[in-house]
Formats: sequence, structure tokens, C-alpha cells
Amino acid sequence: MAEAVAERGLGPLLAAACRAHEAAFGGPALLAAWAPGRVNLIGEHTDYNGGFVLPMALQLGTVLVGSPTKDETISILTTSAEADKPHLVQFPAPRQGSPLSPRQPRWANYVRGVIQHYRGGPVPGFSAVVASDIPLGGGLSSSAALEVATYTFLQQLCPDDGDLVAKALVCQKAEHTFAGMPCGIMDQFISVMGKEGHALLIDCRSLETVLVPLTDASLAVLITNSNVRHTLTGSEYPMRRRQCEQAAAALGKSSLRDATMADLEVARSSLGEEVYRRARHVISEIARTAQAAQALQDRDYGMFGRLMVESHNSLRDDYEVSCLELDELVAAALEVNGVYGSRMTGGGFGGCTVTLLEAGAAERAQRHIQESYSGTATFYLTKPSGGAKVLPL
Ligand code: GAF
Repeated sequence: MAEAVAERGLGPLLAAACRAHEAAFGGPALLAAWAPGRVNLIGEHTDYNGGFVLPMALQLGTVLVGSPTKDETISILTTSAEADKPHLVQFPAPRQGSPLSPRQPRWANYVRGVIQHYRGGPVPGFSAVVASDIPLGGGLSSSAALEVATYTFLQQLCPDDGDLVAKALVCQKAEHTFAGMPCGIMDQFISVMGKEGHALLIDCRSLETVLVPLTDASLAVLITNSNVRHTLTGSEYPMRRRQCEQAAAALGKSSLRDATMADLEVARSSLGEEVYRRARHVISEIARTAQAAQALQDRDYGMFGRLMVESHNSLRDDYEVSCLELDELVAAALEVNGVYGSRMTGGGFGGCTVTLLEAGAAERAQRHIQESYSGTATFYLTKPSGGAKVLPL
């Protein structure tokens, strides 16, 4: 059954990270920060097309605890499975004068990238421990949470001007330049800006947001991890991005946000069938997301659920980023009485599904999904959380 994320709280994760700091570095952690992962309710592969997304921040997240040091070395220990086992990396602080660049191990590049691009830098020496309860490779933005937790930690060590949008943009830049992943802005943005009890409709072109309440006690959001590990730094994600840019250019638009279905139909034969289908997903998904946010505001969960299913089908058939396991999980969820809708969430190629359902149907749904699924699923029932924060020690 689902982990009771809310009841467990942040305490054990923070305490374990502080103990690990004391053990590894021989002194207490004096500063701590936390940043959440996210689940996207709808609006997939629209962010890098200037479109709408509707994510919520999770109660699952990443903590980074640490202390300033006298020397100009940065030492970071991760206890999360990101590195398979506890793993220490050390490198000279940028304040020493030499810029950081991506290196092995890969997990540390999210931290290095944020340190390098930090707006309050150059960053001095410090010791730190990273710990996380976000399932890795589950498509719930463990990497964005690590970037945003790192930035929030640095804000205490050497404060910047506190601009939150700029913070999300720096974390995205770290991912582009140090992890080689040309992601959109959704994951870092929601990890910074999440609001308790709300999903956030983000216009990824203007970066304006609308808070959409998600506090109805009769409603639940169930995340199901297929436990098929998703990796997005391969060629598929960048290729989808390029295809979208190609379609927008052929339509004479700066992004697919500005294109209509009618524009697309006119250009169909010149685009080629595959690029046409990629663009059809994006244009229809942007419209669906705006409509879904309205449906959620209106508490029209039936409509929201139908749009989730359309989104999944479009990601599966037109954008081709689903996989058999995700399709199985969605099909099983939709067989349960009390389920409004279900879809793959995040980048795809594995990871999680998200299901909107009556709270009273949650246990039944988990049982049925697990029984129907050919693999082993893991479930999370989580309420929308706030964004990144400093933790008092
Ligand atoms: C990944 C990316 F990091 C996001 O920017 C977004 O494009 C998402 O895939 C798909 O909606 O999480």
C-alpha cells in the first residue's frame, strides 16, 4: 500500500543527514535546506514549447545539510541511492578562482552545476550531506530537487538577491550545462514555487502562474511507480525537442505555443508524418492543460479525468514516450470504480503514472493495479506540498 508520506514527515530524513554529517566530517551541520520532487498532473512535453503545465510539488524531497569550512574545499557526501552507496566527492571551491566543470560521478554534477552558476557566488568551501526520499529514476524530478536544495543551501551560505524565478532558471541551466539534459523549466520551477494544497498552472512562456486549489478531502492523487527506470539524458528527449523546433520553424512560429491545429493541418505534408504527430501532441496538450486547470478550478473531476486519458493516449501514440508498463498501469487504474483519470507523468520511457480518484477508492485502486500489473509497482499518496525551504536546525 501507499507510503504514508505526510505522516512520516521530514524529520527522519533530516536527522539521518545530520548524523551522517557528524560522522563523515567530525562536526555538526549548521545549515539545512529541503526541496521537493514533483508530479505533473497534465501538460507533458509542453514546457520547452512555451506551453502550459500543471504540476504539484510533492511531500517527497531532497535535503542538503552542511557547514562552512575554513579551507576552500567543497566536500559532499550523498547517502541517497543516486550513487548506489554513500559516496563522497571533493573539489576546490569556485572562490579559489577555477571554474567547475562536469565530471564523474554523474549525481554530483547537479550540485557542481548549481554551485558554478549560483547568483550569489563565488561559493566558498563547505561540507555537506545529501539525502532524499524521492524514488530515483522514477520521473518525479529527483534531479531538480537536488539542484533546488543545493541552491537553497547556498542562499544561507552566501546570500543572493532572493529572486525566485532567477533561482529556478539557474537550476535549469545547471541541468543543461552539467548534466547534458536540455530540459524545460517545469521541474525546477515547481520545486521552487510549489504551494501547499495547490497545483500550479505555469505558463512556460511568460512564467506567470495560477494557483489551482487541490484541497478537496474527497479527492486523492495516487502516484504509481512502474519501477521501470527512466533516463532522459539519452537521445530521445533532445530528439523530441528538435522535432518540435523543426515543426515550429516550418509553421513560421517561434514556438508551437503559437501554432493552431489548423496551421498544422495546412503544413502536414511538408512536415512528414512523424514530426506532424509530435506537433499534434504538443498543440493538443497545451489546449488540454488550460482546459484541465479550469476543470479542476470548477471541481469537474470527470472532465479532468477525461483530459488525463486523452493526454496519455496522445503521449503514447503521437509523442511515443510511453512504454508497455506505463500503458498497463493506466489501463488497470481506469478499470477501478472511483477513478476519474490516469496518465503517465514526467518525461516518459518508464517512471510513474498519476491517477486522480475518489479518496475512498485509493486502497481498492492500489490492490487492483498491483494485481493487474506484470511488474512490481510502488505507490505514493501525497498532498501538494510547498516549495523549497530552509530547515531550522
Ligand atoms: C522532464 C523535463 F525535465 C521537463 O522539463 C519536462 O519537459 C518533462 O520531462 C516532460 O513534460 O521532466
